[in-house]
Amino acid sequence: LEHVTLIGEDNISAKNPWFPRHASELDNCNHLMTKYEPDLDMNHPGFSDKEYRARRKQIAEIAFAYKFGDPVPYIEYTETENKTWNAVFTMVCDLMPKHACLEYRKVFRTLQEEGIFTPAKVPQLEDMSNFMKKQTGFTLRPAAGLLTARDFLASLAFRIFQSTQYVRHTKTPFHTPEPDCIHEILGHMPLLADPSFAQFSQEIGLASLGASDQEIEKLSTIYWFTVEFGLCKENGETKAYGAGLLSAYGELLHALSDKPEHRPFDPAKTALQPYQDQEYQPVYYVADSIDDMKDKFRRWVSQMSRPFEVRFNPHTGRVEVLDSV
Ligand code: TIH
Ligand code: FE2
Repeated sequence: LEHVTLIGEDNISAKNPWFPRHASELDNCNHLMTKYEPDLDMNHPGFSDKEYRARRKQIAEIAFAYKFGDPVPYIEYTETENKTWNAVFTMVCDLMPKHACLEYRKVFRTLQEEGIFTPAKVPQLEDMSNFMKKQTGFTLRPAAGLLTARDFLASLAFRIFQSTQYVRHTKTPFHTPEPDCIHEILGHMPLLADPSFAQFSQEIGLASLGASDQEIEKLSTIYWFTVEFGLCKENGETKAYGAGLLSAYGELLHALSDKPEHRPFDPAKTALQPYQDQEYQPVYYVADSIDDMKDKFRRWVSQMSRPFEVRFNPHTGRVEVLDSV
C-alpha cells in the first residue's frame, strides 16, 4: 500500500465518482423502483384493497422521514398483519429443520431464545437491529419499498441493511414478488447474523461503490442467486440459505425439488444469468459452502475494472478511496 494515495471527497470525477463515504449519506440512497407499488400494479394483491394501500402509505412515511442515527420507529402491527406473520413463521418452523442451512438454523434458535422470534407478533425492526449489531455489526434502516440495486448495495458496504417495514397482503402469505418485512426478518436476518455471511454481504456492497451500471447489474445478479435464492451443500445434501426461499415456502419446496435446474455456483457465469422476479426461479446456483462462495466471489470481484480501490475503515465508519492506478 506504499504507493497508494487517498483521494479526497471534494474532487468528483470519472476516476472518483460520487458514492456514499459514510453511513449518514445513505439518507440520499433510497431511490425506489416503482414496479410493485400496490397503487400502480393491477396484479398486486393489494391493488383493489383501499385499506391495505392506506396502510402501506402510512408505513412508507416512516421510511421517508427516517434519518441516519434515528431509532427505527416501532409499529403497532394489526391483528391481520400478525396473523400473516404467524402463518409464514409456522411454516418456516416446520420446514427449516430439514431444508435450511446450518447457519440459518443456529441463529434462528438464538432469535427464539431472545424472544425476538415468536409466533404471535411481527418482530420490530429496531429489536432486530439491536440484535444484529451485537452479532455482526449489521444494523437496519427502514426503506419504503424495493430500492434500486445501486442504492441497496451501497448500504451493505456500511453493514447497513435497508429493510421494508410493511407486511405482505394477507391473501398471499406464502409468496410475494416484492420484499416485505416478513421476508427481510425471516429470510435475511438469520444469515446477516452469521460472521462469514455478513462479511460477504459487505464485500458485495463495497464492490458496488462507484461501479458502472453494467457492473452493478452483475453484482445484483450475483446477489440474487446467492443472498436471495442461494442453495448450498451440507453433508452431501442440498440446503437453502437464500432469503427469498426461507421466507416463501412455496418456492423453497420448488427449489429443492427436481423441477428446477441446479448449477454449481461460479461467479463469472452466475453474474450473467438472466433472472425475473415474478415467478419461481427456473435455475438455482449451489455453493459448496458459504465460505467457498465467499472465496470464489472474492477472487472474481478482484478482477473488476474500477480505476480505484475502496476500503472500509471501521474506526471512522468511512469508506476510503485509494488511487491504485
Ligand atoms: N418471494 C419472497 C417472499 O415471498 O418472501 C420475497 C422476495 C424475495 C426476493 C425478491 S422479493
Ligand atoms: Fe431480499
